[in-house]
Amino acid sequence: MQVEGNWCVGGMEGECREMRAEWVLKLMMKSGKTLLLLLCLKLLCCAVIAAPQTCPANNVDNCGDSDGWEGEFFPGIPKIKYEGPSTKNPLSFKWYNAEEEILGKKMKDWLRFSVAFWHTFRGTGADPFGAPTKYWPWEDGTNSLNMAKRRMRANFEFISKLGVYFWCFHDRDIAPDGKTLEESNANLDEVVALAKELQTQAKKRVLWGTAQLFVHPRYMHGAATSSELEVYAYAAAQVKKAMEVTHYLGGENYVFWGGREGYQSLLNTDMERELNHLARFLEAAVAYKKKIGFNGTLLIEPKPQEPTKHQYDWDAATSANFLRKYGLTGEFKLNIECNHATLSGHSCHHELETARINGLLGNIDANTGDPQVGWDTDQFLVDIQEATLIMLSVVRNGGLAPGGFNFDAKLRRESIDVEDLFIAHIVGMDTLARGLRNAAKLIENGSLAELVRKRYQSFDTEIGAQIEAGKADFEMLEKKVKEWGEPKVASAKQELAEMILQSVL
Ligand code: XLS
Ligand code: NI
Ligand code: NI
Repeated sequence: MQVEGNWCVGGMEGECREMRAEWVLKLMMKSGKTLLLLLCLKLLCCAVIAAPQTCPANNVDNCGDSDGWEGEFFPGIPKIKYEGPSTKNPLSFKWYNAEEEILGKKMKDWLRFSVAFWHTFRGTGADPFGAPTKYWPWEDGTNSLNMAKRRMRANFEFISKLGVYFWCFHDRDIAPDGKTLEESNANLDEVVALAKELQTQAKKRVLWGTAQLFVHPRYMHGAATSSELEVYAYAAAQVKKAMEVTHYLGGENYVFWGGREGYQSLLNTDMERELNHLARFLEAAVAYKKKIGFNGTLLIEPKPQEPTKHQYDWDAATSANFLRKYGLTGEFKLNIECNHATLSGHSCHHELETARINGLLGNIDANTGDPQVGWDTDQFLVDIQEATLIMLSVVRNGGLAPGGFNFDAKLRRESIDVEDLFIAHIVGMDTLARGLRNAAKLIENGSLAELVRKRYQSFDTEIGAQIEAGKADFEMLEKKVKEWGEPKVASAKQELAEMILQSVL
């Protein structure tokens, strides 16, 4: 997810501005500033709260105080079906056929798609230069509890029509922040109770839940790595609750994305101390998970920069090293986000393979960046070649379960029709489905595996076996060199490998 505007996440501009203004106000009162300052701030606060209402004038009867909604949220949008590659119907799958078996498993079991609540139901299209562009008919411009519940109803109609089994959320996406932790928790409980009821009816599950530890100004220095002890404690309390509700909703995983766990300058940062705190925080999460009997996988989501200059979970290798150093490898896996991979200077495929060979591949945040843009643009993945490489890793991993593919992706600012929400997910699902079909073709055809096997065949020998078993010392190898003379070196055949890949796209 990209942090939109100066400090708010999509869909929360009004609420966040209000929260920031109030928080600043409280701080000023604490430090006993003058009445004049208070008055000025109050004025500023009122000016910024006056966010535009999103309930359209011709729909006012549906907005109001109730969490209910007349009729369907997505009228005219049918249940999305598989129609095959030749169809011209945008509201149908061309490649994703849930029940079809590929490489011995149903497509729906390889792919385990999930809708990200924060993008699909809280994304407004706002960016640092402009106001929201999306005015969904069910929104009334508030962040009330009733609005939260109405959105939850829309979520279940959406995932049901789309034919997706899972959804993912942050605590604060689904329920409004309160004035105190107790109030926030009570809000969350109320919305989660409805979510539980709706997901039981719709037979859906949570892929993962997480705590939003980066929007509120208290988290400006980080959460588990904040320089402030009280913030560390607040984050712990928030994660405790988020784990409880994820467990209650049958969540199969729980994610830690280090929203602001990182630094802006080493001049004022004790990096070693912050990393130790992060490890202690994660250990406490493991202990709490066990205490409440939550059996889901805990996932770390690497990201290199944004919002801090240097995020501690930079990439898969950095995160694996962190987990190893603190003895946490058995307790965590990684959630690889493709857009984060490219921001760290790697391909998504590289990150997936790094996670996989370390036994850490747990989940994929399925999105993509723009090759010409240097931030987390969170676009839906539409590149078939990239999807094929991704699926090769997933197949090698034997699938992702209990993880899956979470669409941590949003509509472009300029896409403003309700049907665009469906089209975006359909094309994202079709792209990965097509990637799976291509990966299966590559695997069944075997030429690529054969090319790789041949490339390393010099190690399929007695001396090779000794080297790989750690039984070849330098003296023995030196003797062999004297016997063999100058090594014979074969071609890497990269272009042939690319030709084989292209033949299945
Ligand atoms: C932000 C992350 C975020 C996590 C969940 O860039 O992708 O959305 O997936 O906190
Ligand atoms: Ni992201
Ligand atoms: Ni993500």
